This record gives sequence, C-alpha cells and structure tokens, in this order.
Amino acid sequence: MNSLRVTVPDGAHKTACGLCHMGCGMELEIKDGEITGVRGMRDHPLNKGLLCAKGRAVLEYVSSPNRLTSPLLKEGGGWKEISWERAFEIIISQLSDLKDKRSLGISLGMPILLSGTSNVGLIRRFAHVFGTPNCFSVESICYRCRMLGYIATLGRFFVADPEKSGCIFVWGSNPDHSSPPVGQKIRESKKNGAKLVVIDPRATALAKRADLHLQPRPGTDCALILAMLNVIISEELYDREFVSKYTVGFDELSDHVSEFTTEHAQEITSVPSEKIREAARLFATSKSSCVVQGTNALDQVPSGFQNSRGIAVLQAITGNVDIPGGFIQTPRLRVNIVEVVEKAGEKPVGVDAYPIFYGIYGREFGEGQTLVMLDTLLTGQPYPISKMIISGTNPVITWPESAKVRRALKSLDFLVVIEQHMTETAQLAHLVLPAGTFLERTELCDYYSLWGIPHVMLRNKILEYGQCRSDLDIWLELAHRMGFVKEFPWQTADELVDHMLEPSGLSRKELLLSGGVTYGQQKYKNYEKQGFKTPSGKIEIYSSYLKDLSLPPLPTYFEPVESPAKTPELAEKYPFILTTGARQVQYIHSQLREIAFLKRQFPEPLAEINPVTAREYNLNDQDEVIIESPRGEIKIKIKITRDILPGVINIPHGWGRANVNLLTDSAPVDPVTGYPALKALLCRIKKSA
Ligand SMILES: Nc1nc2c(c(=O)[nH]1)N[C@H]1C(S)=C(S)[C@@H](COP(=O)(O)OP(=O)(O)OC[C@H]3O[C@@H](n4cnc5c(=O)[nH]c(N)nc54)[C@H](O)[C@@H]3O)O[C@H]1N2
Ligand SMILES: Nc1nc2c(c(=O)[nH]1)N[C@H]1C(S)=C(S)[C@@H](COP(=O)(O)OP(=O)(O)OC[C@H]3O[C@@H](n4cnc5c(=O)[nH]c(N)nc54)[C@H](O)[C@@H]3O)O[C@H]1N2
Ligand code: SF4
Ligand SMILES: [Mo]
Repeated sequence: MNSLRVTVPDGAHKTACGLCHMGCGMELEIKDGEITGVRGMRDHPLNKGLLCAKGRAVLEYVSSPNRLTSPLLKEGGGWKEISWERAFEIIISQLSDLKDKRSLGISLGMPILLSGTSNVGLIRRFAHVFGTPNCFSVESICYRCRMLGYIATLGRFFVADPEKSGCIFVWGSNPDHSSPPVGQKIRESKKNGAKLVVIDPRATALAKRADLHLQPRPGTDCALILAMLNVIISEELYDREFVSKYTVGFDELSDHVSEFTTEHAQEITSVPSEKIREAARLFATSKSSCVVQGTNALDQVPSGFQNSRGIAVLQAITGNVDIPGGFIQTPRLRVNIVEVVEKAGEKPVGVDAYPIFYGIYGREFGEGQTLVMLDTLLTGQPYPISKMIISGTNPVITWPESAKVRRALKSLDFLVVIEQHMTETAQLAHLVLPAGTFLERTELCDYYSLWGIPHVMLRNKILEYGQCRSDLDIWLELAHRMGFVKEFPWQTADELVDHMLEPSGLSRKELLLSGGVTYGQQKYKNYEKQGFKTPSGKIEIYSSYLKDLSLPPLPTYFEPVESPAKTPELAEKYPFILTTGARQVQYIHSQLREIAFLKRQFPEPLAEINPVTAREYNLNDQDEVIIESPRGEIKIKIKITRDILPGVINIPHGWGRANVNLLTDSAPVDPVTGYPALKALLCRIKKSA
C-alpha cells in the first residue's frame, strides 16, 4: 500500500518540475510501470534541457521512505494512523465547534502558491464560504513586497529580460543557486556581449565574472539606488522624452536625490563613490538595461518596498520600460481563475497596520500579514484565532524568530498540518494529513510569465504514493463534505483544469500531448496604447496615493533596524552584520535534507566569515562557533572565505540543526508591507566550548 505506484502507461511523460518556483520542463521515462529515467525537456523555453541538482534527485525525492503515507492523529503523546474518513470527521467537528468562524486561520507556503493560479484561490474561497477572512501565506516575507513596489510605480508587475539585454544588473540575487535557468540566460547574454554588474556583499560566481561588482553593507541598497538616480539626473543621462510623456514626479525626484551624492552613499554603503558612478553611467547609457532583482535581500529589510520602487524608477527614467532587454510585461494566459465568491467583506487581522499589503489600487490580494497574526495567536487580540490549517510551509524553521513562532503555534486549540514529512511544524499539530508531491497531482503550471515567457504546462498526475492526496483533492473534499457544493462544482482536478482553460482556447489534451504551449506573442511598449494602470495613468515616480496613506511618496532610504549607525550601543555588543538565507542549489528552504545525493554535495550548514574576522577570533576553517543575536544563539561550523565582506556573516536558512531563525526577529520593519528583517541584523561570535 505504501509503495510508489505509476498511474500512466509506459513511455516518456512531460511535466513541470515542482521543486522550486521555476517550473523547469522535465521528462520522466517510464518502463514496466517504473520510473527509469529523468531529464530536462530540451524543447522547454525556460530550461532548454537543464535540470539542477534538485530536479535530478526527483526519484529519490518522491520515493523517500521518510514521507508520510497516511493521516496521523496525535494521541497520548504519539501518532496514530487513521483513515481519511476519520480525519475529515475530526476536522469538520472541530470547525463546526467554532462560535466565531473568524477564529479559523489558514496559512499557506510556497508549494501551494506555486501549484497553479487556482489552488490558492480555491483555498481562499473555502475560507470565505466558511466565514473567515484570516488567510495568510509566506508572501508575508517573500515576493509580495517586490510586487507591491512595482505595482505602486507602474500599475503592474514587470520582469527583467536578461536574454536580450545590453546590460544586466544582478542585484541581491545569486541565480546560479536560486534560479538556475536565469543564471544560464545571464551567462549566455554575457557571452553575447552584455555588460554584467553584480551588487552583492558576497563575491558569487557571477560576481567574479562581472564587469563590475559592488559590495554594499547589507541593508543599504536603497542608498545606492538614490545615488545612482542622482548621477543619472545630474549628468542628464535620463530619457527626457519618456520621462516627460509617461511619468509623474520627476522634478520632485530631482530635488529628493540632489543631496544623495555618491560620496554620501559611500559613507552609508561602503561602496566606493567612483564605482557607484560607473554603475549608474553603465546602466543609463547601454542600449537596454535590466535589473534581475533578488526576492529576499532587497525585500527583507526596512527599505524593502522602497528598494523595489527605486529599481522601478531607475528603469523608468532611463527609458528601459517595456523594451527588449529591459523591464517588460509578459502576457498572461486568459484562464478562469477561482477567486473568493464575494470580494467585499471583513478583512484579516492586522490589515489596518499594512493596508497596501492587503491590496493596492483596488486590486486585492486577500491576505493578512503573517507576522501580525503571530501576535494575534499569542494575545487573542483583536479576537482569538484558535484553530488553524497549515499547508505547504514549515514555519517553525522558516519564519523569523522561531522561538516565538513555536510558542504561537503551540497556543492553538487545534492545528492541522498538510505535509509530506513529519516536519518541526507538523510535530506541533493535532492532525497531520499526507500530501502528494507534484508528480501526484494534476494542475496547470501557469506562471512562466514571471520569467518573461508566455507559456503554460500541464502537470499531469503520474504517480500515487501510500494514501497521500493532492492538496487540491483534500480541500475539494473538505468543501464538499461541509456542504459547499454550489461554490465548488468541480469533482476532480481534471474538471478544474478544464474550467480554467475554457477561455484560453487551449485544451487539456493539447497540453498533455505537447508538454506545454507558448500561447502569446511578447509585445513591447504596451503603454503607448494602454498607459499605466496607476491613478495618474503614468509611471508614478512621485506617488500621491502613498502620500495620502502617510507613506513616503518618493523612494526613501531607511537604515537597518540594527546597525552600527542606527544602534551603536547594540553594535558594540554585537559587532557583526548578519545576513541570512543565501540559497544553495541543492536545497529548497527546509526541504530535501533527507536526500543522500544532495547531502553528499552540501552536507551541513556553514556560517561564512571573512579571513580578517577569523584571524581576529583565532578561528580555523570548520571550527564550531556560537553565533548569538539579541534573540538567541546557534552552534554552527564556519567557512572562512574571502568571498564575503569583512564584518559580515552569512548563514543559510532552513536547517533544523543550526536554525538561523532563532537569531532573526519577527518584528515588522518595513513600514509599508510589514516585512521582517531577515537580512542586516547584528550578531556576535563566541568560540564553542
Ligand atoms: N535552491 C534554492 N532555490 C531557491 C530557493 C531555495 O530555498 N533554494 N528559494 C526560492 C525562493 S522562495 C526565493 S524567495 C528565491 C530567493 O532568491 P534570491 O532573492 O535571488 O536569493 P539568492 O539567490 O540567495 O541571492 C541572495 C543574494 O543576496 C546577497 N545579499 C545578502 N544581503 C544583501 C544585501 O543587503 N544587499 C544585496 N545587494 N545583496 C545581499 C546574498 O549574498 C546572496 O548572494 O529563491 C528561490 N529559489
Ligand atoms: N532566515 C531566513 N528565513 C527565511 C528566508 C531567508 O532568506 N532567511 N527566506 C524566506 C522565504 S523567501 C520563504 S519563501 C520561506 C519559505 O518557507 P516555507 O514555505 O516554510 O518553505 P519550505 O521549508 O520549503 O516548506 C514547505 C513545506 O511544505 C512541504 N511540501 C512540499 N510540497 C508540498 C505540497 O505539495 N503540499 C503540501 N501540503 N506540502 C508540501 C514540505 O515538506 C515543506 O515542509 O522561507 C523564508 N525563511
Ligand atoms: S531549477 Fe531545479 S528545482 Fe527548480 S524547477 Fe528547475 S530543475 Fe526543478
Ligand atoms: Mo521566497
């Protein structure tokens, strides 16, 4: 019963890898009912045959003996296997007991957000029909901040086009590890003559090949942006015609950045003034320029939203918006998206503090800020959230300030975790439901427009494992059992995909046979016809909308909450700058640590420190140390490397042992989005006894 069962005929089966956000085309060879091979799809427009180490480990991933295989109920301090029937009965009885329906919270992780447009919408619809607005997701710490920064400025989400670019800025990102097909594109462009600038306190492999490498003190990128804007404006390198026709607030920006000289930025960022000037000139004078912007390093700091606004403005005033090789809009497939039944209604806890996080320009994302929700769990204010369903996320390890997260989740009366593994978070649950992997479900992978490719693929179910079920099946069945039949008219995932595809003119069969369809033509300069979807119809360099919310109307630099400049007394006690979570290609957040193939390549977490720091503390490579922040401490081995700035320590996230989130703080620091500081904190080193 627990073994892997192939549910499709022998032959080659195409699918979209679901082990990270890229969705690379993958081909599985099936012979005699077994998977005998895996390779990258050569004709896939994104990865063109490449699979990273994770993708190549997919067989070990799906057949891992550590996977959960049946629903588990906590009983007498242990776990008891129960049937799905019993599991649904327990959930329904627990949910029916709630006097105030708003006391149910639902929290979702990246695997759910990436399982196609409809899964999240379907779960939100469930919440609304049930009667709670309290939906949350990892977008409280990832991605939403950048989306909002771009939308506030341009009215839509734009993406970089490194493939056709004359000048690529890789800013706070290491795509070789976090988005390998993007890394591949950048290398190809560089070979074809594009200039490459990397802005990163670490010398990544791309930084070593770059024409220019800027190493800022973590958390100070916005100061760099403002100084670059200063150079471009004062040296009149901006696109005069584009600025006057399509933007508002250029004059205010000119005044705003006039004091932000490269010398001033050097004091803040420690990047030599001459290098900032060189970068600005290169950006403004290349035939096209784009910024491949990291999601993390620039978001998870007090200037998070400002960084994305600033980067959007940089591309706007240099005339790089919607041109080949610039900052482009990719068409999205027209599909029926499952949304909440009625838009209006009560909002989640914490929305008052961060209204834009919930929605902007009338476009609602329909989620609350998770960090605020943690306080609600602990205080019962403004009303208790006492029961929760968590799916596809491992907050005890991945959310900031793990000790607080653990306390908050422990305070729940009832916690269901839908998972593939008995994670640190699942261990806190009352009920754990076994979820299928991406090879065990059918869904539409429809987010390639994020990579500048108008493409869609079907992930077709090809396996079954134990009693695991796909998230979609679980939520559909729960909805049906609760009587929400009218709002959830689909019996199966196949029916839902058919419903979604209806307006697109594509059929499920077509997608299944072809392994994906590129459906739209990339068009440029869309704004000439459509304008920009902002209140003014133009690019909002100066935003009256933000001003009315008492938020900075122009991109504005905020110093990190903990830093030698901001908190000198604290910096005396904690003299190092901590940055966390630089990606390692072998792992995805807290996942895949059980896979031998990957573990051999990267066996344990290491804190990266500069040789100057090592000498100061008399440390050798691989020594175990204690790294301590005002929140807590962890024991971890060190890697001594010249590739990191002296005075900065980088620690990866996602490890149960040496969990770096014992050091981070869950306090919201970005005043616009409520994002926490996972980068640019303070810490100190103690030698381990
Ligand atoms: N293998 C793998 N891939 C992943 C993930 C994973 O866990 N594993 N996670 C996925 C997810 S959800 C996300 S959000 C993305 C994240 O993707 P990215 O945000 O692109 O993250 P990284 O590629 O790790 O690059 C971050 C870089 O920023 C640098 N950095 C640190 N602090 C600063 C700073 O203050 N300023 C600047 N300029 N740079 C700084 C780090 O040294 C590092 O090289 O990755 C995705 N891809
Ligand atoms: N200090 C620090 N912390 C960070 C970051 C950082 O840079 N520094 N980065 C942050 C970012 S950007 C992000 S996005 C978060 C990510 O944080 P999480 O969302 O917690 O990421 P994972 O650890 O990948 O957790 C996903 C969980 O879902 C399970 N899972 C996998 N597939 C499925 C599925 O199909 N269905 C279900 N139900 N479960 C599934 C996995 O077993 C895993 O336990 O981490 C954040 N945490
Ligand atoms: S980059 Fe690797 S893990 Fe991500 S989708 Fe591609 S093959 Fe899968
Ligand atoms: Mo993320």
